[in-house]
Amino acid sequence: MITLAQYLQNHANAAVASTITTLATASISISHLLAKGALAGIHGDAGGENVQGEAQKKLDVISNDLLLGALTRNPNCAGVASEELDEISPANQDGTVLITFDPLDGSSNIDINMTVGTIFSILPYHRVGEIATEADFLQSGENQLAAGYFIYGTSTMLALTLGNGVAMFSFDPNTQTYLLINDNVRISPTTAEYAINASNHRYWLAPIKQYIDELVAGDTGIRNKDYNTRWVAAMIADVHRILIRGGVFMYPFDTKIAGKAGKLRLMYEANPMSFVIEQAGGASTDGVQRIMQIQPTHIHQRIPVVLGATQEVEYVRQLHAKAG
Ligand code: AFP
Repeated sequence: MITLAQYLQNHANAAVASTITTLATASISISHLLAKGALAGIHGDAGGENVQGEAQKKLDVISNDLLLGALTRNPNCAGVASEELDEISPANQDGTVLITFDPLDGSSNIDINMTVGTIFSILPYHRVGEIATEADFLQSGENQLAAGYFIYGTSTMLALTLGNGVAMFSFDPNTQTYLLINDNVRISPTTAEYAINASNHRYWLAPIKQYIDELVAGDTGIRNKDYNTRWVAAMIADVHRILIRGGVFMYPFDTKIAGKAGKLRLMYEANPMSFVIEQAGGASTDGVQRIMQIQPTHIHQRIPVVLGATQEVEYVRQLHAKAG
């Protein structure tokens, strides 16, 4: 079988390959901690809040520190931005790549022994020789050199795009390596499965309300087909399911918190997942616009997300267009 190291040797440039190798090594440490669970003392709150105002879990902090430490020691890395940190961390000024990551997506799942994961994005660094600042990170998703996620589920896996399709790897505990299991993951343009937190229904805007009402009506409604709901409360798991068996995932704009443009973070969640989904043949928008074309204004910017099966994502876009 092809190892991650062999795959990277054939498909990535040296800086990207080295960065992904560093991320993979850190992911193995996180996966080991998760496997020990309560015995490793990783359950429960760390006692603080992150920049998003969310309670930090112990493993959020541990994973963040592991990734940050490993990446800033990598000479290719010019800087790191983490969902858990207020500010970016400049690293090696001669580095050629910037990394953004969500160290532990779905962290409310840790204590209940459910799936979580690490999401990452690698961007080019354009001011080699100078110290990186936040402005260097504010690049649209189209600039990503690579993106993907490590998912810690019943087994640990890696989904990776280098901009030429999506490859899926499975972690082999015997050899402690990631092995390639699918070098061309594809998403069907159609689906009968959708993921959304329906408890927010009353806060959604009209197009999303209409869309979900149509899906819920099933074969008695305009879509004339029965749909099934799945929601893991970890984007990583919902996106992984879509890569494996199709579907559409939404965290739309809602009015729950005034001025909040959705829950998910553009640079740590939406952009990397959009890159993966598009490279697998799916689509990803904020309901109207392709997410990867959006110019970020802030590293912690939030954004509505609709991604997965192209026909459903396009249908949602048309509902928004009709609503004006
Ligand atoms: P946490 O990492 O803070 O648990 O948030 C996970 C997440 O950002 C995303 O992965 C999920 O899709 C979404 O939140 C779940 O949100 P709900 O709490 O509304 O179900």
